[in-house]
Amino acid sequence: SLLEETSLPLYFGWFLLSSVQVKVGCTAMDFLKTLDTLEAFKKHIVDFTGQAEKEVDLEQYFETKETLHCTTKFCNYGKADGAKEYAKNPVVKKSYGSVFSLSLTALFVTPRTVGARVSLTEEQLQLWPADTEKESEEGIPGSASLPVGSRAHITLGCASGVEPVQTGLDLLQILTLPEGEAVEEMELGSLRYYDEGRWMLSLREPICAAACFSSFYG
Ligand code: 2AM
Repeated sequence: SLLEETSLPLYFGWFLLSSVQVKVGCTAMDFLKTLDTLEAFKKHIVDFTGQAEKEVDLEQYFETKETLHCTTKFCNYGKADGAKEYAKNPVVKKSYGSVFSLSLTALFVTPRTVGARVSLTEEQLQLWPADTEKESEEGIPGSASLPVGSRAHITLGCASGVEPVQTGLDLLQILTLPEGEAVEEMELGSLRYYDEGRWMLSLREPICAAACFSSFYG
């Protein structure tokens, strides 16, 4: 029925508790603030500006997101493949409204998006649709061979005109590449460069983020 179809959300996911949103948002801002001052970053500035001599203020470059979350299943109000099955999954029903502890293990930046990588536990993987990484194989060859859960992330910001769905694709693409060149030891961890403006900072100490499993209707 129409009611059943419209009763599915835009997406399910883990929503960071508000105090954690502030902490993660600030950490990301500090990272961006430092990144655009590094000589290594300036050397590759053309990836972001299209011009070698231009400067970029990454804090301005990205439109930051409110309601930070890690999407588990994009349902598009029931129109996405597997949406109904996901909503009916007993683990999804049982976990709805529960608070989980997410482990943020890396921050990444591309000319399109900035995000945090989330490393899921076995328990959290039960809420992760098994075919997520396979769905992107056509656009990102090699992504289907990555471990299940590799796409898990929090979108922190997008460049003007870029849709948030891009963040997970940018992460998958970085993960399919050979490990980037280590360019700098930062306070937060080691920074690697993956060509074409792709940067990833592996956090020395993962950020532990409390997040409620729920859904968003919009
Ligand atoms: P995100 O998970 O990378 O942030 C609403 O648009 C939310 O659903 C956003 O959080 C967005 O990206 C996610 N989203 C949008 N389209 C998607 C898709 N086709 N596949 C997976 N997630 C999607």
